[in-house]
Amino acid sequence: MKLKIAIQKSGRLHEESLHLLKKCGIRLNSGTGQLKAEADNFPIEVFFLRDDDIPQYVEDAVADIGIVGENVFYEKNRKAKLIKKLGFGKCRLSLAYPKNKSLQRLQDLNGKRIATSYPFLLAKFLKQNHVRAEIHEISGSVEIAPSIGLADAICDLVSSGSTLLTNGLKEGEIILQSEAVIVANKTLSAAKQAILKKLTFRINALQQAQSNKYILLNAPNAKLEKICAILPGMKSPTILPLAQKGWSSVHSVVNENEFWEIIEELKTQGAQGILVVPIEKMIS
Ligand code: PRT
Ligand code: ZN
Repeated sequence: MKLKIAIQKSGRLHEESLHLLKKCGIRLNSGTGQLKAEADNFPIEVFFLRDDDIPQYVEDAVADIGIVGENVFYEKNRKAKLIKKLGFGKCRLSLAYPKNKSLQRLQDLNGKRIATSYPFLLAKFLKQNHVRAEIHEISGSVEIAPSIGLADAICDLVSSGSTLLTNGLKEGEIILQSEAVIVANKTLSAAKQAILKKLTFRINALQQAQSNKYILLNAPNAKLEKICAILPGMKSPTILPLAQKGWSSVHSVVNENEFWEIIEELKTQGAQGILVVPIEKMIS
């Protein structure tokens, strides 16, 4: 029994999807350029597909799960379950207006023409906001539509914003924030669900590791209590005596979000020789 996973054949999500599998310890037997690859140390089979086709293949159980952008997943509106956000391929689907025109915001779009590759999501957004505009679907180079007179505004993916800038457009309302996600067929067998669970367990361990750091420091014994109160750790900090009398080495795990504040407090409490080390995997 193998879990069939669909990932993008080439494009922005391809490398990171493969990298994720690799970091989960999954070794694939053939390189890119192929249609299919198998792992020799995990019950998984990888299919390389166009991202637009992945939601459909997952709904139809041609693939059991897929890695795809939320933008594509919600646009295709296929029956599949969102399992996990993966933290890469981040972008947003936004409206954008030509800089030198009177169009400024959503309500100005009534009666106008908007070019997009996301007609479903755009139509839904316009309807929710009671705007009646004509949607002109094009499959690529959406950003040039206003300058060639094909549309009055556009709705497209934005990440750094430089494509909009170089095409004389400015970003307006955000329709969707997106990142790569794992989606799954809704009726996976128990055996396949078990493999998926194993995979998400490994991904969780990577994600936790990424948002935490291992910290080591030296502290005078008199200050240990205060320092330990600042450092919760996974259970509680580890304390080891140093060769130098009256001093200890303290080890703990710190979340990235509170990292700098904790360092400040530790220094105030007399911590010295603070070392911060990345964590590769973290299983809590
Ligand atoms: O061949 P296939 O159909 O599989 O690939 P594709 O060409 O349709 O998709 P691809 O590889 O371009 O993108 C795959 C996925 O990456 C998208 O569905 C998003 O989920 C995600 N992603 C993240 C992006 C971007 N960032 C992004 N910036 N996809 C596209 N863009 C484009 C955007 O369309 C615009 O043209 O980049 C331009 C804007 O970028 P900035 O940085 O100038 O703002
Ligand atoms: Zn595509």
